[in-house]
Amino acid sequence: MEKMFCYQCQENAGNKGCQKIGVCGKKPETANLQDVLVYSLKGIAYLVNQAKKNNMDIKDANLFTLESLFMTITNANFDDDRFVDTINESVKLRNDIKAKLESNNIDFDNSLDIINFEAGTKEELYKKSESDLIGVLATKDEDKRSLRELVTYGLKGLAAYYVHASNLDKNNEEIFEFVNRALASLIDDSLSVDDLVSLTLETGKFGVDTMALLDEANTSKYGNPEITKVNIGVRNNPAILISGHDLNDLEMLLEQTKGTGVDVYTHSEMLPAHYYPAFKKYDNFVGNYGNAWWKQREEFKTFNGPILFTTNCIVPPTDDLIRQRIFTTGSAGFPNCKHIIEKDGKKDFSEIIKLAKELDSPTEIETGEIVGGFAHAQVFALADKVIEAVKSGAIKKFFVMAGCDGRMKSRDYYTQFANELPKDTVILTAGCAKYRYNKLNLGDIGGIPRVLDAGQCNDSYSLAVIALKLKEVFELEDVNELPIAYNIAWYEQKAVIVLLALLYLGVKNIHLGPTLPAFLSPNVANVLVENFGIQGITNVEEDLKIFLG
Ligand code: SF4
Ligand code: SF3
Repeated sequence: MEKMFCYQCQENAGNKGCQKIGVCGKKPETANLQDVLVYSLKGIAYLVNQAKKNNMDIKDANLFTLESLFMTITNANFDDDRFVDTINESVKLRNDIKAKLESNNIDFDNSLDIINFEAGTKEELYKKSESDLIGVLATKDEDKRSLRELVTYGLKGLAAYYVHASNLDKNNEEIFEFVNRALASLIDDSLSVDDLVSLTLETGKFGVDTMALLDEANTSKYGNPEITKVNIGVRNNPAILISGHDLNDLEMLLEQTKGTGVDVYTHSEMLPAHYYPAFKKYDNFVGNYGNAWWKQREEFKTFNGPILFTTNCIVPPTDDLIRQRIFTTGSAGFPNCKHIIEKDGKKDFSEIIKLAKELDSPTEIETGEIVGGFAHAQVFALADKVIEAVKSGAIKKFFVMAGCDGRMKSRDYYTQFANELPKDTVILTAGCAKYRYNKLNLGDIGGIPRVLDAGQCNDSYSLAVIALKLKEVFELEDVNELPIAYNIAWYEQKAVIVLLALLYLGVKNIHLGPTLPAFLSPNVANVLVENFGIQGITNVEEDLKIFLG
């Protein structure tokens, strides 16, 4: 298979789209199967929505839809067999739903391919993916395509956060209903560009709701994140490295490793797990190993032990020995890496623990500590100090530098930007973008660290809650009157939902880098510039002048 088209992430080829193979390593076959899956999910949503319009609730596919969308996020799953199974499951679910609609005399257009195509083998589905009806380029109008993809990527990000919340038994029917309505809208040719702009903002609203749901799920189960020093060195025990974003998986791993003599370290986006009170009771939960996702090839080499991916970002392993140490679970997957499935709400990690015991302990690559845990409750606990520092002028401005990290050289910008910010400024961060500056020792302002890490990318919600609280405390009309500037780094689709959420909350003048999304057509980009003041980045010197006025 030679053709593909994907431009969903920041590193897409030439900021035009990956057309031969993904810069991320995704093969055309995998990209095309992902397109078939998303196509099938839209078909299901169309049916569910038709039922809804006739006052009939069909819930059969709700969680399946979100879990499937999650699988198509950048760097989550590279396993064609899993996509084939999931597409075939979607066809079965779809046919069941169709039968229900028919038996209730509910009207739908049964001539549509999107609800009629058949399940198949890998080869048959590869063939199916060549249809002009499937994939990004199926929408010919450039602006509608841009908005449809913007909403799709927002929904993928939302799906990821939803699934984490759902894994902790928090669910919300309104979010399901919106996802079905939004997916069905994406195949409705009667919708205008203006309708799609409204849908984009509504996606942001449900992004806020989903992040709030996940925040509630995490904090009600594991407590509120608190200021924590995280060790970045190692101990001399066999160990497992856990990556991704799923705290439920982490809890199961800690439960199963306690007392076994096997240590657990976090990698990349799992670092903020150390900030939760509930995980502090595990004395084998040692620290964080390494940096952001894209450094994993070299860091996995020296880690020596097994690695468990609970979500993205996987970098395709080139070394067979390292591949044998990689396990996946949940939405994550990679061909020939063992995938651990859930049975009755439990996952059995004994094979990973056994392997850890046979392998060397991690080789030290760093020593020391990093500080984090500044989610909303912790910042509110420090509110008096923060407000006083703002009033006295000790803190002149906050810079939200949340988002993702990535391998592009141009991201050195963020290290330089953090380094050159005046000493009376504070960085608010979340997501793996922090690795560009969280080890720089930028000091503190009267005891308040100059880098306040709220947590994972989904904890960007915390930063919004903090901003809204400050607006209230300072009795301001508009959140944009606060001394907060936004210089956000994006990479994959969770950053898209975070962005849409911020726009929905009325945040203006966000700078987005290192490049603006390739999926924004010139007209759609203009709408974002004119209505929200979205801007790109240039160089540190020029941007600092703009930000500091
Ligand atoms: Fe390219 Fe990004 Fe799509 Fe991978 S996810 S194929 S790098 S656009
Ligand atoms: Fe990072 Fe993938 Fe986005 Fe969760 S791990 S922020 S890039």
